[in-house]
Amino acid sequence: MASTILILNGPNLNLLGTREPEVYGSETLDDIQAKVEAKAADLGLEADFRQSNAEHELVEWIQVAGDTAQGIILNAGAFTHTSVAILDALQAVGLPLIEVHLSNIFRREHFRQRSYVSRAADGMIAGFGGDGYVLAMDAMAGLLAKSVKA
Ligand code: CA2
Repeated sequence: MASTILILNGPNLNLLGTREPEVYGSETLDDIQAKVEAKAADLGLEADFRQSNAEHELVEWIQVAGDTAQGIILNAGAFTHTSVAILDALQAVGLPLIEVHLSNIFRREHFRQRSYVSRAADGMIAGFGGDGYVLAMDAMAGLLAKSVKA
C-alpha cells in the first residue's frame, strides 16, 4: 500500500497569492497542493494536504497521523516560532518530518529565525517558495526508502 504523507500548513497560509507576493510568491495554496499531489503520484505516495489557522487542530492532526501516516511535511507558519504544543505533538508521534518555509526565515526578522519545529525535524527546506514542498516530497521519499532498507 502507498505510504501516506500528511502535508500540514499553518495560520494565514490560506492567504497565499493574495498579498505579499514579494515575500511568499504568487502561487496560491491550491496551486501548491496541485503540484504536491502530482509529485506524490510520480513517487507512488499518497498526499494528504491540509491547512488550519488553529493550533489545536494542527496538534490533533499530528496526533492522528501517528496512526494513519508514514511522514509529515510541515509549514507551521507563525506557530513555527512559538508553539511548544506542536513540537510536543511532533515528538510524541516520532514520524519522519520535513519542515518547509516559503521564505528563507534566516534572512528575515530575528523572531522568525528561531524554530521550535526544527527540534523534531529530519531537515528543513526554506526559501524556494512553493517548490520547497515538491523538494520536500522528494526528500521524504528518500527518508522512507532508507528506513525500509535499515
Ligand atoms: O516562509 C514561510 O513559509 C513562513 O512559515 C510563512 C509564515 C510566517 O509567519 C513564517 O515566519 C514563515 C506566514 C504565512 C502567511 O502567509 C501570508 C501570505 C499572504 C499574505 C499574508 C500572509
